[in-house]
Amino acid sequence: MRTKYFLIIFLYFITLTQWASGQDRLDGSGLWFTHMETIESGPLACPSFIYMPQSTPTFSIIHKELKSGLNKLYNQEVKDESQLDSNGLCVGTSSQKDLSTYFKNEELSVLGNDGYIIRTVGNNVTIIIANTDLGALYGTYHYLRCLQTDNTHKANFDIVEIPSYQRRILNHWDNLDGTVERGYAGHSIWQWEDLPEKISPRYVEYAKANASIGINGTVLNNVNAKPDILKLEYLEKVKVLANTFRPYGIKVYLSINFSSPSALGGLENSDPLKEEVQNWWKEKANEIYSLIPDFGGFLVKANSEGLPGPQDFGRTHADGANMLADALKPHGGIVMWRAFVYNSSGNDRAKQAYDEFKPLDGKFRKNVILQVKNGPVDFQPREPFSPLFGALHQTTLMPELQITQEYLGFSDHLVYLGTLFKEFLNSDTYTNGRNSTVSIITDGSVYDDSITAIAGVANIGLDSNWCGHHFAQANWYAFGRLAWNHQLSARKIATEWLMQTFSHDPDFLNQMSGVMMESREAVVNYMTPLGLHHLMGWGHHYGPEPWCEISGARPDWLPTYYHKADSIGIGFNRSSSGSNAVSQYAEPLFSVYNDPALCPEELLLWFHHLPWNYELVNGRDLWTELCYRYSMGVEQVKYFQCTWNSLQSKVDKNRFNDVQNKLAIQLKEAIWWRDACLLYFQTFSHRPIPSQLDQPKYKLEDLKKLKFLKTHHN
Ligand code: BDP
Repeated sequence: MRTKYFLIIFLYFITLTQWASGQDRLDGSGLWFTHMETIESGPLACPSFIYMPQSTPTFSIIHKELKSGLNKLYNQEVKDESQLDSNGLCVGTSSQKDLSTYFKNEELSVLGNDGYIIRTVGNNVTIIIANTDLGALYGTYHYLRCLQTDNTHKANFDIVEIPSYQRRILNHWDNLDGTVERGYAGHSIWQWEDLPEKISPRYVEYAKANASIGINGTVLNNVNAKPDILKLEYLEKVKVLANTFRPYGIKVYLSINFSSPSALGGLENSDPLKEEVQNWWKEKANEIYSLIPDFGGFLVKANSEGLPGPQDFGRTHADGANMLADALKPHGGIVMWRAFVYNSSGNDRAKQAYDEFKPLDGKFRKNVILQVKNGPVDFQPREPFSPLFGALHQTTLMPELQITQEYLGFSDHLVYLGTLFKEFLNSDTYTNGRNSTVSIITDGSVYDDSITAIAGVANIGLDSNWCGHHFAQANWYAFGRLAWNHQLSARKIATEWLMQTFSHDPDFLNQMSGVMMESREAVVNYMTPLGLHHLMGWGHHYGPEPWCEISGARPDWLPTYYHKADSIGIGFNRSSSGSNAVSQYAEPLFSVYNDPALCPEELLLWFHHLPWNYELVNGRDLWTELCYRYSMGVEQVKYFQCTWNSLQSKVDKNRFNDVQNKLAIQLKEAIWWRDACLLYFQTFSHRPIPSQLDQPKYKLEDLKKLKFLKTHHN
């Protein structure tokens, strides 16, 4: 009998503990809401009440977030008040006279739709004000973030924030069958089979997470789109998602297949200059907007990697994009037309998008925006910026970044992308003289663009921690924060994220922000140093296969096309004596990239084929430097591992173990990359690996036999 009671109590206890840990969400499901604590030295006291005169679905969210946020941060139940009074927190829009009276008209009008002011006025009253309830929502999340991460505000707030880009969009490469192209965090979060009836709680958590960092759009489906997404059956599912996301300010967009009129509508073909095709799209747009009045628009991958497009009918990309733009225009929708196009013509792949789109500059409708990947090839660990950013002066452009780590170790490697995103956004295109960085070329400051936007290919899936690796959440977070404010530093974002996700411990923050800041350079070192690129395995893109040959495969899908290693040297000659891709960059970049003596070392083999004994600035020859860089990458991962291990007492057990296990994989694979690349390139250089460096652990013939065994990638 006694044993029975003991067992019941024991089971009850176990359940309670599990429940408690579930509440704490130390499995990573809590994202950057996991660690809620006010900054230690922060003199900011908890407001004694909240005054929120307006009520809309978005204001209900604001209210809920403030109540629960302040409660967690200060362990206090903050009451509501029906008027503005001392020591309170007030949130409202500029139409609320008792709040707006504290602000000048000019400062409110420049806020636009999404901007906000957080200011402490007389009597210790803090006001969060915006022109729209969504602006107030962004202000609220920022207010809570400041309480947790930023003690520069002392006792008073005075913050004005206006986002860098109007549209801050996630691109999901999710298929309708639940798989995710290049997704490494489990299946798609969209439960198409259960929709529209069943709404997963994850949809709301997703919307909240995005809104908290300012993301305001989502393309739900893969750019390699199936026509089915435009069937009424699916549009009804999309409508439910749009309704769920709306109060959080997240607009829904869809990727479309250019052949939809023939595939779905039974038309003879999908030629964009045919009236019946144009009408089909107009009717489809009308149908979509009757279900989703604030639908964002279409994302289009056309005539790229085998997908249909206007060129199938002898038309241009502009013809195709403009036809869709005309269908969406009456409803306020936009077309995001991807510039990721290349063919097997033999022309250097890095040049092709520019060659295709430069002649079309100025030919697109105002509601078309060209979506351009950060680099000219394809999301490699390091690429120069795409020359299109400096070349189109009459076409609106938006950057496409990849948050999912297709070429950077999937969700197994700790690689913080804040530094990669910043390097790209800060790249000077010199298109208008100095200081024409990609960020200001695309945010509307240089050109008077009516639409400004930025997209990130999502790394989100059904895994309990959302992104497969706890630290991969930081990349989603960094994308959102930079889309909101491209001037933020990568380190600030990393520290903010660490504080809200893990701990406020100064030693932890210092050490781990250091690891994060170095992590992208480490992956460049152990995968593709000195401007090398595209050395990974065929199809899956995981692991090194610089030797990869597939009979009948397109040469520009194989590593040998990119590294061009031979008995003389290594690298792709894109200088004026080679493919002349350098000519697509404005001066002085043209001259700098064209000359190996001036070209930044990190891009050397991107632009030049150089002899193995080519001497670098530090006096080493190219081969020796390659050996050093690859070895350095491995050493950096060892250092990440030691650092993480030394912080064990500062991290919860679950997440500590998870990250520790991933770092073990990362180290093994960094060695794999180093050995595979050096041993293979050595067959051309015929030079020794310097004796002071670790010698390869594996043999080339064994590495060549390795098969890709991972099963969790789809
Ligand atoms: C490449 C991916 C491929 C995508 C393509 C794209 O390997 O899966 O479909 O980009 O962006 O990086 O369209």
